[in-house]
Amino acid sequence: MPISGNDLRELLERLGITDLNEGASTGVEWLECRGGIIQSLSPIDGIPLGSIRQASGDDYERAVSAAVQAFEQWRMVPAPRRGEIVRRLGDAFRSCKRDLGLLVSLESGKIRSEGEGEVQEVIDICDFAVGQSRMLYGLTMHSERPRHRMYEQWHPLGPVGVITAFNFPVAVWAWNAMIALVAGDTVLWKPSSKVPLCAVAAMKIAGRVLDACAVPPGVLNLVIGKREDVGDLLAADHRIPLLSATGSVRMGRTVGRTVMERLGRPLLELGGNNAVIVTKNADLRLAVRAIVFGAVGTAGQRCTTIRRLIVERSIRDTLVDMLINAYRQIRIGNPIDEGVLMGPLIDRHALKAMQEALETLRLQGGRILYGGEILSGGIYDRGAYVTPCIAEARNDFPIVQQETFAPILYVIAFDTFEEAIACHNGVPQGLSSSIFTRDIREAEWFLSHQGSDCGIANVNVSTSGAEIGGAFGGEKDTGGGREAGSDAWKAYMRRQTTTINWSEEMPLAQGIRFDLD
Ligand code: UN1
Repeated sequence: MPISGNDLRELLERLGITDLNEGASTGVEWLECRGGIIQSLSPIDGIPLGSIRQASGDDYERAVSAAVQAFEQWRMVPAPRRGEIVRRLGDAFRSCKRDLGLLVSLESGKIRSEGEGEVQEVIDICDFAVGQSRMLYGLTMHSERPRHRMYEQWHPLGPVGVITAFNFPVAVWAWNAMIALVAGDTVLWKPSSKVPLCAVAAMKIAGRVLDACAVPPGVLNLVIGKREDVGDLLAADHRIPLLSATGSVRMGRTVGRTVMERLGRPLLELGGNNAVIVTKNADLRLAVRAIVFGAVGTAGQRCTTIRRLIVERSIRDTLVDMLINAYRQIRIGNPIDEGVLMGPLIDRHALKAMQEALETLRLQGGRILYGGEILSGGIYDRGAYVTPCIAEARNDFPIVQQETFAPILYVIAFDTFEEAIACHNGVPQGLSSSIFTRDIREAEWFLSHQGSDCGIANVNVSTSGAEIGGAFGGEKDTGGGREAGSDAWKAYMRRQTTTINWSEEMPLAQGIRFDLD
C-alpha cells in the first residue's frame, strides 16, 4: 500500500522532521541557518516531504569551528568509552530502522527492503566500530639499538569531512562517521541536497544519544548546503585533515585536487563500471539472480551496480533469454508497495542521462535487446520511471567506458578467458567485480594478480550488496579510497612512530658515529 498522507505526517513527526528544517547541526544543537530554502520532493510521486533552510558560508564556519573545538575534548575520551557511545548510537538506529528505512525509500526512491537494508548497514557499522574501539592496535618493533624500544601508536586525526551521494543517504555517512568517532575524530557531514531529510533524521536520532551521553556540541556535525557555499569551503579547509567524498569521478577530481593542493588527505569513493564475467561453467540460475539484483537493484543507481555482462559466447543467447525472462517479471512502481522491485530514478536529469546514453549507444553501434523505455500513466507520470535495459554492446564503445547512473546492462560476448579478463579490466574505473563459474581455475585466475583489477572481486556473488566488514572502495578512477571495515580505520588516525632510549648511551642507528671527542 502506498503511504497515506496521515501516515506520512506521523512518520515525519516521529523522525523529528518538521515543515521547515534547519540545515546545520552540531549534533546536540541545530543552528539557525541563513542560506536559501530547498524543498525535498519524493522521487516516487513528487509529493513534498519537507523543506530545509540550507547552511550559508557563515553557518559552515560555525559548524566547522564547533568540530575543531570539540576535537580538543573528544580525542581525550578513552576509545572504548567513545565506542560505548557508538554502541548506543547503534541501538538508537536499531529501534528506528523501520521509520528511517521508510524515509530513505521515500526520499531516494529505493524499495523498502533496500531502504531498511541501508539502515541495517548503519547498525552493522556501529557494531563493528564498537569492537574496533578496543582494537586500535599499533605494532611494536625490535630496535637495532640496545635498550631501545620502538613502537607505533595511533592518534586521533582531527575533524573529518564526509561528503555523501543521494543513492545511500545514510549508510555511507555512518561508514565514515562511526569509524571516525571511535578513532577520536569529530565529523562534519555534507550530504547530497537531493536527500537532505534523511540526513536531518539521522542526525536527530544521533543527537538524542549524544545529548543523553552529555557529548559536547561539535562531535557530529551536519551542513546541508550548496557546493559553492559549503562543499568548496570544506574541500579547501586546512582544518579538515581528511575529506572522505563519495560521488562521481568528476566531483572526485575537483575535490581531490583541492584537498591535495593543501596537502590534506582525500579519501575518494567514486564511480564504478562494474562487470560480471559469466563462463560456460557457471551455475546460470545463480548468475541470473545475482545479475538481476546487481543490475536492477536501486534502479541501477548504486556505485556497485552491474553495468557490464561479459559472457562466454556459447552461453550468451541462453543467458540473455533467461535475463529477459527475469526482467519481464520485475514489478516497477511505487517502491513502498510490497512486491515492487524497482522504483523511479532519482530525478528527470537521471532519466535524460539514461535516454541520452541509449541514443549514444545506438549511434555507436549497440542494440537494445530489452527495455529502456520511459513509463507513463498513473504514478509513472509523477516520477522518472523506466524499464531496465539490456543492450548488446562492445567494450570499446565510448558510452560503455563511462558510468551512466541508470539500469542499463551492456552485454559483451567473449571467446577466450584472456579476452574476458582484458575486457573486464579495460575501463577507467575499478570498483567492484565478479565472476560466475564453478571452475576453480577460472575463479582463481580472476582473483590472481593478473585477474580483476578492482577493489572488490567476488566469486558467484553480485558486484553490489557488499557487507560492511570488508574495506569498501576501488582502484583507478574510482579513487583508491577504502571505507567501512577491515583496517579502513587507519585512514582516520594519525600514525606515530616512537623510539625510546632507556640506556645510558646515545647510539645512533645505521652505525653512524657522531662523537664530539
Ligand atoms: C554506493 O553505491 O555508494 O555494496 C555504496 C553495496 C552497498 C554500498 C553501495 N553496500 O552495494
